Amino acid sequence: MVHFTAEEKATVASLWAKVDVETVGGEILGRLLVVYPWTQRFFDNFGNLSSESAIMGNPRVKAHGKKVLTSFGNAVKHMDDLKATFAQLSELHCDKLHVDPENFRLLGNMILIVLATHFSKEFTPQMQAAWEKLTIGVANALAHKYH
Ligand code: HEG
Repeated sequence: MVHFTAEEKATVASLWAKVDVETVGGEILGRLLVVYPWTQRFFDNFGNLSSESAIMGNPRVKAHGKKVLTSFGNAVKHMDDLKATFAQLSELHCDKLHVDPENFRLLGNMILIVLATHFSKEFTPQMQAAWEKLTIGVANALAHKYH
């Protein structure tokens, strides 16, 4: 289980306070679908995903990206309790959505890259380390109920 120091918690929270989940969430999910095109199969009901511009402009990608990043925000509030926080979503992604948990790690990488792009000045190695710990913690928590 990951443990976060008070400093890491403060570091993560300081950046999160500036994140616009709508813009950033859409970019994160869009980037996942562009960089790892096989992930598109989970979203085959989302309409046009035929090119980078179609994906990045797709309103359903934006809306779902916002939903995912808003949900990720619960991790920032419950950094000591990631497993319980994501237990229900873990069951949903396993039993109903059949999402391979490797994809949670890929999405975590996209979170880091998009945050680093938006907040390049603040995204110091220390900031990256704290965020990376959180994205890995969330990926593990989301994979926890898989069987
Ligand atoms: Mg998942 C639905 C959160 C990664 C594929 N995802 C959802 C929902 C939430 C969520 C809150 C809505 C659940 C509901 O309707 O009750 N997802 C979530 C988080 C993360 C994540 C927090 C990682 C940080 N999801 C993820 C990844 C994939 C995926 C990596 C696939 C590559 N999610 C997925 C699909 C749905 C959800 C296919 C259903 C979408 C729909 O049809 O509405």
